[in-house]
Amino acid sequence: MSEAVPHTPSCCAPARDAGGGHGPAVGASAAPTVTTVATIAPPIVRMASADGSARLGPAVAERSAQEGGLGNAERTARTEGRAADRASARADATVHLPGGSFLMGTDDTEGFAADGEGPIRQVTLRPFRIDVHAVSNERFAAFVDDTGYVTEAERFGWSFVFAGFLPAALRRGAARPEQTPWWCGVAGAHWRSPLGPGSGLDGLAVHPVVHVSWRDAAAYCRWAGGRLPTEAEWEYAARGGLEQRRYPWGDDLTPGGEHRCNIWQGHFPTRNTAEDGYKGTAPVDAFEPNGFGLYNMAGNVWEWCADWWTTDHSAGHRSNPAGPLRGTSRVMRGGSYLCHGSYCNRYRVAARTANTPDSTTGNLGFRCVRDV
Ligand SMILES: [Cu+2]
Repeated sequence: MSEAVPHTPSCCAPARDAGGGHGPAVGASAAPTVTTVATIAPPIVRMASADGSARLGPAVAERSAQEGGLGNAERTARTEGRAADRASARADATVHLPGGSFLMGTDDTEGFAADGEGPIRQVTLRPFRIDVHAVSNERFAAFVDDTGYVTEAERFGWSFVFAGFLPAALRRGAARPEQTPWWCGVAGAHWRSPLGPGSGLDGLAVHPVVHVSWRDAAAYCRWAGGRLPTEAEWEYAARGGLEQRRYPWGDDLTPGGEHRCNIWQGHFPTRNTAEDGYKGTAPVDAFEPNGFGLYNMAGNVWEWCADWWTTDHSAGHRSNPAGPLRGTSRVMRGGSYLCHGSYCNRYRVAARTANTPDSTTGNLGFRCVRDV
């Protein structure tokens, strides 16, 4: 079985090893390798209070109008206020999918054959339940409060943050992967402090949890009585009942000129116009759900799948495929707020990438499934 890495580095998936294997050189005097990201506007995540505390509770579910940092901050705040209410009310919502057969993969000319997006093959799945949303900070906090779980980013002491979200001081000292220099290894960045020291989850309670490794995600799923979806389950769910469409809602990225997912608009990685309403993460129930009632199966954050990565798929019919027996990287699906047509284009429903199971970034989360 081949385990080639994706042919173009995903805009979204630096491996922990890419940070040099010893963590970031934060505070080091060496000049950063790339400085072109300096023009990016401030992030939508607001820094926490001076004591650095980041408590989750009902209070932080209300977003203030000054958040957003977008041209249309008022609209964004209003939308996200409603989203916070909805997502909180349905924090554990799942959908029962009846299983059956679907056509997995694509031969789309816009796709990346080298990523193993094809061939198109018939896959049959048994029924399962899947989370309607990606796991939010609020839900992950409940897990941590209950179990005392410490994430891998906390253990390693650092994680990858998109350079454009960082204050100049942090950006300057940060180590950057050679292939994806818009990522900075930031000491002290983890799920509760997503932009590193001084940042918190204020206003992000119903945004997807990020900086979680595959192992963190699997641990959460076990606690919640579920497991990570297989890649086949994820793709079946993402397609929402449509056959061989490019996106979870159809073939047109912006039907009627309307944005249907949270990806990058503008020029990657220097200018994000946030035309879709978001520069970073969006609430887990932003945008319209797909035909199965599932939110953000394209864009927002990448989602871990259970499978080890391979690009080698047979065209034959498979039942409940679960990927190779072993490997070095785990599958990620869905694309993120950093994906852009000009560079990565991996927000298509058949697009895929992978990362080592201990890797964590600010645009990588997950959702759970349950056997029925
Ligand atoms: Cu991407």
